[in-house]
Amino acid sequence: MMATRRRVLAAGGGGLAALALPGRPRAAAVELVEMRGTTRGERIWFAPLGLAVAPGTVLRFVNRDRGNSHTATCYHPDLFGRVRRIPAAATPWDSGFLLPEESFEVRLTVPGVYDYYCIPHEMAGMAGRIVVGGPGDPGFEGPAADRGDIDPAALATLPAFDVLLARGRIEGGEGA
Ligand SMILES: [Cu+2]
Repeated sequence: MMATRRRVLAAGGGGLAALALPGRPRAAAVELVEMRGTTRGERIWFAPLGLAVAPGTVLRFVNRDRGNSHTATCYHPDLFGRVRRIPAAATPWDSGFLLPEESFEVRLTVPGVYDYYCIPHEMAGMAGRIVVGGPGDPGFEGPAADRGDIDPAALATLPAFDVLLARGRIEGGEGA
């Protein structure tokens, strides 16, 4: 049996206090994002590609791809000098390399759009987008405008902000 690596980070302030705000939908305990791939590795992707969650939600990334190690890594200057694509007040996260069936958890409390990618597979379009809260939340920061410091394949993979917000979840995947 494969050892499971689990780390929990508190990204940004707020924590559980955010759950107690009146009128806010109660955050799900955990939302799952899987790293997947075809058997021969021709395609790899995050499933879902896009997810809208309430502030305070814990994301759990799990590598379900038997053939590859993957990371979930924010676009942020503190992580390999990338242009920031998460809210300014949020703490960037990097899962490190997850072997098959390993997982990584991060709690997202700061409202806004978070774009992330897989370090070895960004050029293959392995990227995803999370929206925390919505434009009505104080300090909500929309999608990054920068198009220069992200691989074109990854940029093309990211779900459109308005579509993601409307649907709450974009699966994408092998046929996308
Ligand atoms: Cu990957």
